[in-house]
Amino acid sequence: MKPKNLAYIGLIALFVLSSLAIASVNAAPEAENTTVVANKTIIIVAQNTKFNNTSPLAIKVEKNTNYTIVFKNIDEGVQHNLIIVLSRDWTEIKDGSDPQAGDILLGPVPDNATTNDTGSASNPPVYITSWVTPNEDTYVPFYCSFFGHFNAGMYGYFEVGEPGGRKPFSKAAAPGFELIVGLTAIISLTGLTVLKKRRTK
Ligand SMILES: [Cu+2]
Repeated sequence: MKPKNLAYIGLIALFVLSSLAIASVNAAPEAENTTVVANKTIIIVAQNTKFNNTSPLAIKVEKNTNYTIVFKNIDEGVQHNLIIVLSRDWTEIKDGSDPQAGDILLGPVPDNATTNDTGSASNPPVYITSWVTPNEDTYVPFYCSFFGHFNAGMYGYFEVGEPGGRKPFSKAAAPGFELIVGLTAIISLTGLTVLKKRRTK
C-alpha cells in the first residue's frame, strides 16, 4: 500500500475510533427512574431479580429529607432483600455481600429468611422504613444480598442532590479503546512520516 493511502486510512480510522471512544464513555447506564417518588414515598419492587425491572435502578432524592421506603417482593416464589449501603463504597459490593453496620436492611438476609419472605404477586411481603437522606450531594447505592441476585442486576442507587461524577455501577471506559486509538495514531504518523520523506527526496 502507498504510504499516502496508509496515512489517509489511518487518520480516518483514528477519527472513527476517537468518536467511538467518546461514545462509549457517554454510554454509561443512564436509567433514571424518578416516577417512583411520590409524596416522599419511594416504592421499590423486587421482580425478575431486579428492582423495578431496571438495572441499575436510579432514584433521584433530595438532601436531608425524610422518605418512606416501601420494599415489596412480587417475585413469585423468590426471597429478596434491599440493603441501602451507608457503610462503604459501591465498588466494595460483591455478589452475596452481607449488610454491614450502618447499612439499612429491609427484608431478610439469606440466613434468616422464612416462607413469609417468599415473593408473591397476589400477597407480596412488604417491608417499610423511613430514611433521612444525607445532607450532601452523594450517591447511596443499594442491592440485594441473596446469592446470584447482585450478579443478575439487582442493584441501584439513590442520587442525593446533584452529586455528578461517576455513577455507581457504571463501567469505566474500556482501556482497549485507548490502546487501539494509540496504535492507529502511530500507524498514521508513520505513514505521514514516510510520505514526507519521499516528498523531500
Ligand atoms: Cu434478590
